[in-house]
Amino acid sequence: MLDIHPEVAQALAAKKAVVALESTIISHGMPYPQNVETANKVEAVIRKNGAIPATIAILNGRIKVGLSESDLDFLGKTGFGVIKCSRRDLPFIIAQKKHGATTVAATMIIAEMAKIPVFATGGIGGVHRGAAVSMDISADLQELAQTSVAVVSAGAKSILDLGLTLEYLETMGVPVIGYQTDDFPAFYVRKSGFKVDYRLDNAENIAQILHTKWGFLDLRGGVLVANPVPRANEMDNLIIQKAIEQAIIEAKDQQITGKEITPFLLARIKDITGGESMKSNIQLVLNNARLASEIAVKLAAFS
Ligand code: PSU
Ligand code: MN
Repeated sequence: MLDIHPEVAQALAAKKAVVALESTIISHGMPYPQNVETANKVEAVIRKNGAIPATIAILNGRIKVGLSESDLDFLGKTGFGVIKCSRRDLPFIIAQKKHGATTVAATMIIAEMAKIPVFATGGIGGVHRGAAVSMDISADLQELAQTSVAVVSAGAKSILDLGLTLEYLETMGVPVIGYQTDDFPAFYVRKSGFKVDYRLDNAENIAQILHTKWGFLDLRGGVLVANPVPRANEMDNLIIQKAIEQAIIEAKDQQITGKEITPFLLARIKDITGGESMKSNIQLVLNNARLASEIAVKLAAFS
């Protein structure tokens, strides 16, 4: 069922570290060519830190774990022409032999199938502002509740209601670990005003928690590792908050709903900030790839 790239298959067979990566961030999260450049840089950072990258996507209905450079280029160039694929969409895209860019939720599902326990991304989906009325809650959260993969992210964007997102994760029993921080990061900025559940200061301690949860206790479900954007790449809080507010108003005016809302907000924020937000977006993804590699290397040593 899975097309596992030979390099990834070899690493898994040898119990070496592998890091899963999503593809919605490539096709729907950034414009071309920055999306492809970033995807290639992320893979290079993972190799440099002793792990093998496995970018996940659906191509012609085949589940791909580990992509070639030309696959990455295709996903980036085709952009919104590739269908955003979450848990709900997987059977359709596969049965109808379409191309799918996997979200955090769909990437977690496939990573677990391929036995890859560590996954790096930028930001996760969550409970949207106004969810009490719209009921817009990303399927990423439900996936974290049930699928045993650690997701390394820079927290979540404040396009979401971060307080409610953390409450949801608490209800579902998903641990939120702050890497070298007590504060839950808000993607472009290092602090959201909310605290993480546990702070851990090195990759080995994080790997130890994962091993205890899955290997020793056999407790199923994900773990969210929150890694703040590097200080040098943090955005001005006021500028980013204003951009987010404006983007949300525009989305409301244009009646954007459902799966379209997150990509719409990301693209508008990038334009409103004149590309500033994308610079910090790229750096935080690279930073997450580095930490995920370190965790994967330490976790591989336990098995
Ligand atoms: N948040 C970001 N960048 C992203 C996404 C979310 O800051 O690229 C993408 C991820 O793929 C995430 C998805 O899994 O959007 C969530 O979409 P939704 O809210 O429709 O579940
Ligand atoms: Mn949604």
